[in-house]
Amino acid sequence: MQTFSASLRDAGISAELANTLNALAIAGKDINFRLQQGSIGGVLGSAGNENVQGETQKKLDVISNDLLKEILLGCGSVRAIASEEEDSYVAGPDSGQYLVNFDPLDGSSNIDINAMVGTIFSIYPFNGGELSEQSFLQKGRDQVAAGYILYGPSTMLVLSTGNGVQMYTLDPAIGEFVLTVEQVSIDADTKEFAINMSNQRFWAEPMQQYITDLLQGSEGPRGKNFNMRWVAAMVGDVHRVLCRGGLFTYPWDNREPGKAGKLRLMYEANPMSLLIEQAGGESWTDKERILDIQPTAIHQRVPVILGSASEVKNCLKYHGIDG
Ligand code: AFP
Repeated sequence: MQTFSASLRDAGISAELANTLNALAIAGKDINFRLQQGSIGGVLGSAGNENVQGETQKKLDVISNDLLKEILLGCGSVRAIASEEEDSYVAGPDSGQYLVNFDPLDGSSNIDINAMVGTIFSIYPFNGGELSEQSFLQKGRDQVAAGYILYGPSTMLVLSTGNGVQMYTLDPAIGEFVLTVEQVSIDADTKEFAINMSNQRFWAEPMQQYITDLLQGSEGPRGKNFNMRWVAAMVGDVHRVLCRGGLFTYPWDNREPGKAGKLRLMYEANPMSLLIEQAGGESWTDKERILDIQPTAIHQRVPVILGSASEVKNCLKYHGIDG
């Protein structure tokens, strides 16, 4: 089976981008090792601080963030990074050609119950000039690569460099990711959806109506029964959608009306949208295609509706969008 670095070479990925992707794979293997140690490594539990988003950091959020930062900024190809766990971007060497955004450990509330978590990453070109937050504010469609490392029963690296989506599995015998799925394709239709139902009373009317119709199953307007899943780690939910289709949404809700949504555009929505679109799916807010959004801040939040193309379109119709 082909190793990750060999498959990047065969795909004609530039040396600088391959170097950045290999750095992410190395960091992922290190994070994986620490997660597998669990309680033995003394890395579970809270770090006792809050991040810039006001969320309590887990020890492993901090460890994963520091590992990624150190490895990426030391690899020579990265001009700067922005992380969900950092207040602002962090600069690397002037020679670096890429900007890397990441969520070091998505779904970190799952750590303490030994459930799925992941590292999400998104790579943009550094377009020159003076480095500032503005350098990061590029549309999702300008990503040169995006993906995630999923720490589940097996550890997987899922990647798009704009030429479909490939899945790699960590082979513990050789300590390398090997290519296990050459081209991911999401079915247009589905009978599965993912949403945190406990927020139902806070959603806007169109989402209320859409989910109500799904729940009526074969007796309702959709004429078929739907099943529901919720991993509480977007990385796990998106992985399921890439593997067997489905609709995933974290909609706007009125718990904090000033916030546009819960999920972060730069660290979660954009990279996942590139993967979903590259696998034939759709990814939208309740108004626009996510990859077309002009970001205004690195920690910006957005509502997300993504997955099987026909089902996303069904949901968007309730929001007055006929795609
Ligand atoms: P954490 O990484 O802070 O645990 O948040 C994960 C996440 O941003 C996303 O991965 C999940 O889909 C979503 O939050 C789960 O949110 P709820 O806890 O509100 O269901």
